[in-house]
Amino acid sequence: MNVNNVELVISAVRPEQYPETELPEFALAGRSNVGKSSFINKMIGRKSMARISSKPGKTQTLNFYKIEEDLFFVDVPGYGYAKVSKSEREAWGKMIETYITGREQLRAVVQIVDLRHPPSADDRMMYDFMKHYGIPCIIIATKADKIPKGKWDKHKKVVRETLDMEKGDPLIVFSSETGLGKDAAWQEIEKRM
Ligand SMILES: Nc1nc2c(ncn2[C@@H]2O[C@H](COP(=O)(O)OP(=O)(O)OP(=O)(O)O)[C@@H](O)[C@H]2O)c(=O)[nH]1
Ligand SMILES: [Mg+2]
Repeated sequence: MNVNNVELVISAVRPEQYPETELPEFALAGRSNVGKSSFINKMIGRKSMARISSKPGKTQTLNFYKIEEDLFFVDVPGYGYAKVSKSEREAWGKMIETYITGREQLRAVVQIVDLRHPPSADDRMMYDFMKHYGIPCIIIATKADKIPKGKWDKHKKVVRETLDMEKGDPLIVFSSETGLGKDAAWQEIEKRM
């Protein structure tokens, strides 16, 4: 997909604030600092549309990015960040659950994991949560630029096995640094639009 126009339509925390539209939506999910915002930026060809940070916990709201007049990417705060309080974590859980289980035009969750490491317990919980609600998943294993190419297949297998992924779910090796996997990721998204 060739992207020229991107607009941050709203940063929402409650359903009343979600944009009133019927365009298909794709929400990002993943541990804090794994590279969700960087993924969006690479996909749309902008360096800093979605704000990124080397400090975890950068994204705090549901950020609805409209891509052309075709779809939305919804950037979501990451999970598993140790430095948030219990009440903040609960608020996060509610916000995500409300969105994921109630948003009719959500076509798939793009779950980002780190190709370098086995998925965490939180990653598994997120994946199981989506399976429980029957939400289609596209798994992106990012930061591939940080390990040698010869190891990608082995690490991919670990991701697939640790998440106990369903056979039909795609797993794409990705890098926001090099753009590896960008075309494959767009293909999976466009298929579901
Ligand atoms: N080398 C490399 N670094 C990456 C890649 N993707 C993200 N990063 C870096 O990882 C850090 C976190 O990236 P973000 O995109 O802000 O992560 P996030 O998942 O949106 O984080 P939160 O908003 O805190 O949940 C930044 O320093 C990025 O530059 C990648 O593919 N390769
Ligand atoms: Mg972010």
